[in-house]
Amino acid sequence: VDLDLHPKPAGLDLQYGTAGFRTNAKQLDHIMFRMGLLATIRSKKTKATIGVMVTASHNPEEDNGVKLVDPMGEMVTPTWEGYATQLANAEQEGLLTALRDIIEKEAVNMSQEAGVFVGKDTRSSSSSLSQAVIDGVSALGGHYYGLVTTPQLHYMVCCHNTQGKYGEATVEGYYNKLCQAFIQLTKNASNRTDDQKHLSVDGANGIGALKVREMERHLKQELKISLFNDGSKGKLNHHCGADFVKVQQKPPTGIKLNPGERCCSFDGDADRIVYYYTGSEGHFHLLDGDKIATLISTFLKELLTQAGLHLKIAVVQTAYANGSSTHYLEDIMKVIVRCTKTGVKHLHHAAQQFDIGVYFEANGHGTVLFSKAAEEKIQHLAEDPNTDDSRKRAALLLQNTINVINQTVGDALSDMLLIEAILAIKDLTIQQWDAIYTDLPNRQLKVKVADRRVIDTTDAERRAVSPAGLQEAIDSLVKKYRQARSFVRPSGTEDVVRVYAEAETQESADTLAHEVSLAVY
Ligand code: 16G
Ligand code: ZN
Repeated sequence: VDLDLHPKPAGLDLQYGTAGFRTNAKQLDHIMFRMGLLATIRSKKTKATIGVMVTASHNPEEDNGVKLVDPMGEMVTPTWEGYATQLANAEQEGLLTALRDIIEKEAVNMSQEAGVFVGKDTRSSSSSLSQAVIDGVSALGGHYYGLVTTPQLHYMVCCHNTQGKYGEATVEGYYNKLCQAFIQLTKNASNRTDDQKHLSVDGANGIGALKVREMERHLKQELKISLFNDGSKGKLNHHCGADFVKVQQKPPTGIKLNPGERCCSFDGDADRIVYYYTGSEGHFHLLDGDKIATLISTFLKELLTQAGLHLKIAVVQTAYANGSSTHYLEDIMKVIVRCTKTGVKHLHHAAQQFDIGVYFEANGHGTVLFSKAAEEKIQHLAEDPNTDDSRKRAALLLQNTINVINQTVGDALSDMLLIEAILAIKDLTIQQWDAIYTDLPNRQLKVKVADRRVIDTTDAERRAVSPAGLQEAIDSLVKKYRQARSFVRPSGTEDVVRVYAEAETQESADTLAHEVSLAVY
């Protein structure tokens, strides 16, 4: 490869953050090329196929980003995140040395073959930027999938590297696996009405809209989708999508909301989903990642009991989890709850420590992980001729649940099918699901500061250790309100500090968030 193909503007410094590189698309040409190079080296090192996804998820259309996907479909390891930053920031004349450094440190055999899967979202900049990635993929065996959701790319990397054991490494294979499992699951729901089979979807004017249309054809009318914000008119993520709905706590523009009807929103690369409805009184009700985690873990726990299987199930959350959800999960449902730092890789890792790990961020990113041993026990029970009927039914439901889930990463399409299936099987309306527990009113704010890195946190971001005095100030503000909690953390994706507050009333939560943001200055 000609290393001067996509030169770096001198002096530009960018970091591989929580979800890879992410900034205005104009600054990313050299980053994409270099990530193509790095993915090739990572592939040679792991002797497996590596993924590169070009997207800026829920961020504005003008932005873009890129992240690397490791062999099992998981996020690239921290050491290689460090290499990514080094490589990205090497000035043009130092690029070759920077590459050689990594190759040497990792003792990579450069004659090893390489394979890289590249995918992109629908942003206008994604075509040229993904081309820059491909230019960097010097290896043969690269495969360009073009337009895919982020979770589809993760899925196909995993399928390819497990020789098809996880499924076929094509978009068609993905639809077939998930939709067949969904159809099997819904056979266990008796007499679903047309209302139960209908769902309104806000596609955020992004890739999820295209892909949910493709997927619907495989669903045999078992789910009928009214699609809004399909990308034909509106702008990506603009007043729509999962992040907008969650942070603003209001419905997206461009959707028709009839009282009581189930609706959901994807984000710009379809790895997040939130549900909502309006009550008869016109009130907006949001069912976020915490509500989704509760629904899924309740369902799984019931199936485990029916199957007579003793598997350890846990729910993994972050500091943003609503206090009511944590209380419900720990004290009423009696499941293990873990809290990690924000960012999928942290939750994913914690969830791997259990037989069944359900992880969700409040923002709607999440999935379920099953250990190999758990999958084998379930399979054994399902196939054992001595299993009685009710245990067998539970085991089969568990098997189909495993198949409808994308275990590589949070996936809006897969989560949507799972949630729809659970609601059908348990014969729950969205109102009944919502009533499992009542959220504490909450507020999120962001604060611009000179240098967000002066804020350092501990205890899974729930407490600030620096600057001195900040945590004490937060503690004394929190004391003024009932059922209150608040924390601050530097964002890993934007140059801001984030503030979260919850309390007994919306007014208290709003005031507390405001007071804490003043304490941050
Ligand atoms: C990224 C993360 C998401 C996290 C968010 C936090 C992945 C795939 N995505 O979108 O999990 O919630 O960043 O952003 O890891 P923040 O640090 O700006 O609050
Ligand atoms: Zn996303």
